Amino acid sequence: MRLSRYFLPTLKEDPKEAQIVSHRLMLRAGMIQQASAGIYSWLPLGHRVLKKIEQIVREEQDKAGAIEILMPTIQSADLWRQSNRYDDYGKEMLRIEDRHGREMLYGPTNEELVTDIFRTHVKSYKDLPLNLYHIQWKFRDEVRPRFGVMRGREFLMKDAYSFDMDYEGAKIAYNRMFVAYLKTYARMGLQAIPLRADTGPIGGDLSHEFIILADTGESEVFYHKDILGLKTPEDKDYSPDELQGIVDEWTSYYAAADEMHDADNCPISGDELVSRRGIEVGHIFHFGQKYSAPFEANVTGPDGKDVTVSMGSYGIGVSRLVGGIIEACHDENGIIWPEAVAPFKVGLINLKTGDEACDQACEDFYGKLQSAGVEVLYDDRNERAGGKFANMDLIGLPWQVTIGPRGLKSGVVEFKNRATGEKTELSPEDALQRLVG
Ligand code: 5CA
Repeated sequence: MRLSRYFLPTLKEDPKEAQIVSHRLMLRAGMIQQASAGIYSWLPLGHRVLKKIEQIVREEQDKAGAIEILMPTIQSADLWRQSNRYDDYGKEMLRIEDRHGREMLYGPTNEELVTDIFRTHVKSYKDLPLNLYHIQWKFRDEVRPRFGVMRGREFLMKDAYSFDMDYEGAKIAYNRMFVAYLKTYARMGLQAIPLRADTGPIGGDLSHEFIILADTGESEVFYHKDILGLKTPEDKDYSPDELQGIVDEWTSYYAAADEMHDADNCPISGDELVSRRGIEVGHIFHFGQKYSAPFEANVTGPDGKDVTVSMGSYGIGVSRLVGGIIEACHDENGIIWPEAVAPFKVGLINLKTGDEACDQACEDFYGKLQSAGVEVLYDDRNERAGGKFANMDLIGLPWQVTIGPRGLKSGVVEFKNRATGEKTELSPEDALQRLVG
């Protein structure tokens, strides 16, 4: 992509409304624009990151055996009356009336709708286990939407729903998602800590939140320092026993959010206990028959008797993760994208647009990266070098290649690692090799 043809409305000044660094940087880097409180348009750079995160989430869900569907954002109130959540959800639910006076709502989550799909089609134990997920916008009329996409009113969530014959089956589904989540966050360059959590309005007796550490996190978390040293699960199909082993290993270390942490009865103390702030980027629940019972989501078991299925639900805050990653990965100059979610892998800077040798070398480099399938943003604008450097640092692409007249005379380009700031002079061929390999 040529910057001269792109739509990247960056801001020089810090926007006043932004209280935390991710919100400030997302606005400054031209990633989002507020449409109304807690509701955002995703501009090209932000949209690319959102899609990358979504794709990683999707791939890991698919690998874990979940099957993608797409349910609507608008749902009927009647379904929610069947689970008794229509009234329970209170003011957080955005209620809408259609032209025929029918009560509708903008879905804050999808337990009811997915259970309705399930009960319509699945009648036999032979069709289990089943895990259906979608990646869809949700709406929660938060009292205080804030921190940009971190606590929005409209936000993108991945939500998966598992159906099993009994608790043992549901526990395997739960563990499989637990392990998939650890892998998902690791692929984004994040280490997530699972915390035993309160289940809130979703309900159920077993639940974990996944949080990433960042100074601006909304909750205080307490954990055993060694939990950060645990290994990410491998990319393979684990047996139920192996899954349980991984979950047991992670949950054997103390980790709790402030509302669950009891300083007087905490099993660890001293320098083993670390306290930091965290951002909740996922939440998984096992809630048994809370929805399947009122919806009569039953299947016939091997003995011919009806069984009410045991369910769990598993959420990941896809749009929140965009902000969360920035909170975890930035410096005073801007964003530092982990490569897996970066909007482009390389930023190419032409130091002297209009200079024949520079233009030609840049075009050549740009063309080669493109044919090798490397995502590159080429700053071909006729702007001051200082402004171009600051802009590239702000938008945080992992690698910067600068081509200028002086370097070209000695046959080199400047190759910079955004994360470490390390700069090397390389021949264009060597620079290409590093980026393509
Ligand atoms: N039905 C369950 C699991 S699918 C559920 O809704 N869980 S949740 O309420 O915990 O939401 C799942 C994830 O969505 C959270 O962990 C969080 O990362 C994200 N999320 C929740 N509310 C917001 C919000 N207002 N803005 C941005 N992300 C949010």
